[in-house]
Amino acid sequence: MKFSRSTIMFLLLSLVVVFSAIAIFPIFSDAESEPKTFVTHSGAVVRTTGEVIDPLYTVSTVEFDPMEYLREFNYGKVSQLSDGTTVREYTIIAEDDKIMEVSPGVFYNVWTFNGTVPGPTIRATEGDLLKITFINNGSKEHTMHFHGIHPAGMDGVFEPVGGNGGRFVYEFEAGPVGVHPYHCHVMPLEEHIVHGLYGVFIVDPKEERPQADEMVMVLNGLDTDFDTENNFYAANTIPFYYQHHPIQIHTDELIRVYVVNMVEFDPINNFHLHGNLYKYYPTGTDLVPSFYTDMVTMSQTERGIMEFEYDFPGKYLFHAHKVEFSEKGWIGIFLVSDSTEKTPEESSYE
Ligand SMILES: [Cu+2]
Repeated sequence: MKFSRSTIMFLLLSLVVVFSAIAIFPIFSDAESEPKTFVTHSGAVVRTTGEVIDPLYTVSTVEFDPMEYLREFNYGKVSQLSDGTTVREYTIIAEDDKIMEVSPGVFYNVWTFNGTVPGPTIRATEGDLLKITFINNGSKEHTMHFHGIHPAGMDGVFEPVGGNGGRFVYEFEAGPVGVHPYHCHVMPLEEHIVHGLYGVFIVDPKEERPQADEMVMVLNGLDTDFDTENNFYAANTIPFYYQHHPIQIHTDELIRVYVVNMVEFDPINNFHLHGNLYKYYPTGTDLVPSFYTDMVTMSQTERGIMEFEYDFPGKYLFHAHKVEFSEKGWIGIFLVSDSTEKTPEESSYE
C-alpha cells in the first residue's frame, strides 16, 4: 500500500498536534482543576479553580469604595522652607499580594499603592516641592514614574526599588499645571499597570480654578483571566459601580472631573456625557478649554479635565461610547437634584 505525499504530511502534522496537546494540556488542566479556598472581605468562603486568581498570590484582602475615592485628594504633609516654598511630603507603599472582589464573585490579584487601585490622588500646587517616600513592600521590584517635568534621576524608570522594604525618595517640583498619571515603570510594564499600580497626580495652578464639585475618574480595565484582553472595564475599578450607586450632584453647580485613561491592551477609550456637553481641557495644562463636546477619545494615559453643570434635575448616564466597554462595566449615572430643593439632611441643620 502506497501513501501519497499529502497523506504523509497530514499524518505527520496530526502527530505534532497530538504530542503538543499532550505536552500542554496537563499544565492547563492542573491549573484549572486545583481548587483554592479563601475568605473574602465580606467573610464569604470562596473556592476557585484558579481561573480568575493569579496563581502567585498570598491571601489578603483589600476594601475599596469608589464613592470615597471619587472625591478624595491627598495633599500630603505640608510645611514651608525659609524662602516660602511649600513642601508636601507623601508616603506611598506598594504591595502586590492583595485579593479584591472586583465584581460579585470575581476576585482579582491587585497590586496596590497605599492599598488601593487606583492609588491615592496626589495633589499639589505648581511650584511646590514634593517629597514622596516610596516603600516597596511587594515581592517584585516596583517604582513610581510620574508624568510631568522632573530631573532624570527622579523618573522612576532606571531606579528599580527592590521588594520587601526597598525605599526611594522622589523629590521634584510640582509641574506643569494639569492632571497627570503616575504608575510603576518596571518591566513587563503591561503586567505592572494592569494589576493596578497607577494613580492620579493633580497640579493646581497658583491662581486656583473656580470653585467646583471636583472628582477623579480613572478609566481602567481588568484582565481577570490573564489572556492580555480586558474582561471588565470601569471608571474607578469596580464595573457598573456608579450605575448602581449614582453620583449625586446639583443643578447649577460647576462639576469638574479629572479623567485619566489607564486601560491597557485596548488602544482607545472614551467618555460620553448624556443630556449635556462639557468643556474639555486636554491634559489640563491650559486654563482655556480646547473643546466643547459630549465625547472625547483617549489613548493610554491620555487625560484631561471636564467641566459642566446641569440645568435640569434627573438621571443622566455617562459611559464609554465604545459600546463594548460600557456593556462590560464602564458606565455610570449622575443623579442631578435641584439645587433649590434641600435634602432632608441639609434641612435638619436649620
Ligand atoms: Cu511594578
